[in-house]
Amino acid sequence: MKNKILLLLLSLILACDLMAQWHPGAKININNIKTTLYGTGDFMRYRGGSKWDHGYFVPSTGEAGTIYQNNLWIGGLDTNDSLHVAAVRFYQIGEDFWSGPLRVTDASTDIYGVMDYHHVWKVTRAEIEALIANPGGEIPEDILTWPANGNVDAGYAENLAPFVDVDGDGIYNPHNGDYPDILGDMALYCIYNDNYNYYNENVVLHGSSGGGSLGVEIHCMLYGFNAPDDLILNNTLFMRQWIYNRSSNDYYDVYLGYFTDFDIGDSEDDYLGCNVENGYYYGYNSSNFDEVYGNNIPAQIVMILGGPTMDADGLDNPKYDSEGNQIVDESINGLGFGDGIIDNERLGMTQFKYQYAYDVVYYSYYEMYNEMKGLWKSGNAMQYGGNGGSTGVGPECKFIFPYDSDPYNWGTNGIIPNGGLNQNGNYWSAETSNMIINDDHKCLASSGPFTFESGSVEIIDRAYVTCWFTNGFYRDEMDEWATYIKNYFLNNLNK
Ligand SMILES: [Ca+2]
Ligand SMILES: [Ca+2]
Ligand SMILES: [Ca+2]
Ligand SMILES: [Ca+2]
Repeated sequence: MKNKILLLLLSLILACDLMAQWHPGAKININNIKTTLYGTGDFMRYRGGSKWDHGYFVPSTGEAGTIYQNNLWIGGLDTNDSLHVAAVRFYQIGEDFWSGPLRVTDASTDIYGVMDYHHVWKVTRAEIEALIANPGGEIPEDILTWPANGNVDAGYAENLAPFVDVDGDGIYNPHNGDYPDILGDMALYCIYNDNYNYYNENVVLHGSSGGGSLGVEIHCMLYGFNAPDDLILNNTLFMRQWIYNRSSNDYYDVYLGYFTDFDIGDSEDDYLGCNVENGYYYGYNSSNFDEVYGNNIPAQIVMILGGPTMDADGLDNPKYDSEGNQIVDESINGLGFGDGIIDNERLGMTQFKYQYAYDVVYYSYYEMYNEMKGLWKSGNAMQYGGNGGSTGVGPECKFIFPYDSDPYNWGTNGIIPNGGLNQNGNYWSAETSNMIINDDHKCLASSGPFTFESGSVEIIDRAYVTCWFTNGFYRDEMDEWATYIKNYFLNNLNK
């Protein structure tokens, strides 16, 4: 009994310490970008230390950056119609995610599970090549401790982080030549979950969203290439996330949200927009001068290269109709449509909205879920034009500020927008709306809906492209960068 109380006390102290201290992090700095990935799969300024230590810095050598906060949301209904949401905007009010995997038996974990994975692993291609060239040489710490195999006896999955099994025995042993199976020339890796409560009944689950946990275990790899001769690749980072449903629930009407607070240098003069056809959203400066960047100001793109798998219907869903016309649906920016392979279709970006700057702190979980569905937090539909709400002209829409990127009017369900918009060069953007410039708006893109079955995994691929312009800001030039990265992904990195 005494031991049990001691253990409980120790756990509470550790848990409080965990809540109080900043998450573990590691820096990626392989090309023109330098940023810190935290153990809960996000990058953000101010998560401990000075803001100058942890921003998304482009160029990597300076103190000017483009992203303040970026992370992944998830929400869906169980078969009793209860809503489960794991989502963080900022960290003023609590946490929804903790380090470590979940047991495959009941999606639980404990303080030891959390502490054992309270780390972000950092591995380079050069380290791996050096080991291959010199077997028996000194093994770098993060390759030695690479979290490839979970503790099966304690109920966790056998296979966690990907590795190359050189000796073919199914077990990760770097002394036998096995090594991490990373993407890119440098990769950061972490494992986190949304269901840490085992020893701590008094710790409120999901202190950020207030939503019920899903029991998801997320593996995150942030990677980049050392490509000094390739301007675009050298200004890009990629992220792959594996989202495991370790719970016994099948979830439906599930959405993934990609929350981003862009700060293009000075945060008080930025705009937002999205590109429907190519599946990305972006932040850019509202003028040709920025207090931090001066006159040479990049735009920051976030691409949804491959989202969740669409629910199986036994078909290779087509992209074009029998006359060769683009079908107005998810095939516009999804993957695997009309490629001859049945049910490999993946959603791309299916919604994009901005969040009013003054909605800074509290979002309830159902407001977050509304936003992931492409609604305002109130549950009202977005309206095409104006501010997307009260000054919009309609009809209802799923993408705010698409400019000329939605020629098929997918965002308005095929209906031509009112007020002459999206016709004859009359495009909807932050510039043409009455969006207030000098408020620091946030934004949310999302992918859904889809069904997330118990025991299944979804793999999500994104790219962060920092686009430099010859002069000023041009969407055509930005789209060339995005298209280049999309093709690079499809040709080299697609799973
Ligand atoms: Ca092995
Ligand atoms: Ca700015
Ligand atoms: Ca297909
Ligand atoms: Ca299908």
